[in-house]
Amino acid sequence: MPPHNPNYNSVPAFHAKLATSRRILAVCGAGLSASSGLATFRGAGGMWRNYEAMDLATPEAFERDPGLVWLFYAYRRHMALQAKPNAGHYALAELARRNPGFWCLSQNVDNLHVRADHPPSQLKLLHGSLFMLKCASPTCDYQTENYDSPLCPALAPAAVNAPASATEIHPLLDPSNPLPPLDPSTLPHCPRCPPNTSLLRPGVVWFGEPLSDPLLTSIDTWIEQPNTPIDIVLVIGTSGVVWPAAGFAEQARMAGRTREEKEKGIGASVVHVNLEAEEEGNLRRLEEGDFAFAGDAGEVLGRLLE
Ligand code: BV8
Repeated sequence: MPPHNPNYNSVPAFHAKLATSRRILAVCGAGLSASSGLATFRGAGGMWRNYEAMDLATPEAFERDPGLVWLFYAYRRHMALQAKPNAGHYALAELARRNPGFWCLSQNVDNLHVRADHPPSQLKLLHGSLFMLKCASPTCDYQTENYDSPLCPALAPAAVNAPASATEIHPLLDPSNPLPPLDPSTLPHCPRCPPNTSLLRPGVVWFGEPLSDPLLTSIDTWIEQPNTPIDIVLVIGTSGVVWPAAGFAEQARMAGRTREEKEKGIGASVVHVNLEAEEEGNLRRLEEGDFAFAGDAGEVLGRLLE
C-alpha cells in the first residue's frame, strides 16, 4: 500500500497553499466539460471509442470526407450549445477576476469558459473553438464566429436524433452504419473565395496541425517570467496525452526556480483534479507538496476555489 499522501483530497491543505499563492496556471481538458454533460475523448464515456481521433480530427479526414467530419463537428456544436458552463468554469473565471496572476489554458473547444465570462486576457484556448469557422484554403485567411445550429440544411441531421447522453455516439457517426458521403456542394463555403471553390472548416486545431505560434509564444513568456516562479499548477480533467498541451504543467512546475530548488525538485504544487484520480493509481507519483482530488471537476473546483 503506497504511503498515504496527506494532500490527497485535503481541501484545507489546498486552501492554505492557495492563500499564499500569487502565480497560478490551470491546464483544462475534456473532463471539465464532462461536468456539463459533454463527452470526453478517451476513457469512460469517451466519444472516440467508435472512431479513432485520427479518423475525424485531422486535415486528411476532412480532405477525404468533409461531410462526415462536418457531421461530427455539427453534432458537437449542437451538444455544446445545449450544455451550460458548470461550477468549475465559473470558479476558474472568478479566480481570474480575483487574481491577475492566474492564467487558464484550455484544450476544450466548446466555448463554455467564454460563456462563464472568464476574463479573455487570462484564458488561452489552445485548440481553437467549435464556433470559429475558417476557409479551408491555405491561401485564404477568412474566418468568422458562428453559432448557428444547424449550420446549413445538409448538416441538420446532426442536430436531431442526438442521443440523450453525450457519451453515446450519434447514429449518423456510427461506423457500423456508414452514411453515404454528403455532396460537398451542400456544405458551408467560404464567402470570400469564388463561389463553390473552397469549403469552410471548423476553426479548431486538428491532429498534425501546429498550434498558433503567437499563442505558444505568449504562454511560454508568461510561464518563464524570470524570478517569479509559479506557485500552483491546476491539472483539471485531462488525460494528458495530447501534445504540446500535455507539456505545460511540467514546464510550469519548475519555471523560474533557482538552480538549488531545481536540484532539490522544489517546484510548484501540482493539483490533479480528475474523476479517476486515486492514490493507489496514476497519482501515486505525487511529488512532495502536490495535491490530488478525485471527483467531478465541476464539483471539486466549486469547493476548492470558493
Ligand atoms: C502538433 C481539437 C506539430 C479538435 C484537439 C502522430 C501524427 C500527428 C501528430 C502526432 C502524432 N503523434 C503525436 C502527435 C502529436 C499530437 C498528439 O499529441 N497526439 C496524441 C494523440 C499522441 N499533437 C498534435 O498533433 C498537435 N499538433 O503536434 O503539431 C506540428 C508542428 C509544426 C507543423 C506541423 C505540425 C495538435 C493537437 C491538437 C488536437 N486537437 N482538439 C477537436 O476537439 O475535435 S485534441 C483533443 O484531445 C481535445 O482538444 C482534448 O482536449 C484533447 C485532449 O484530451 P483530454 O482533454 O485530456 O480529454 P480525454 O478524454 O483524453 O481525458 C479526459 C480526462 O478527464 C480523463 O483523464 C478522465 O478521467 C477525466 N474525466 C472524465 N470525466 C471527468 C473527468 N475529470 C473530472 N471530472 C469529470 N466529470
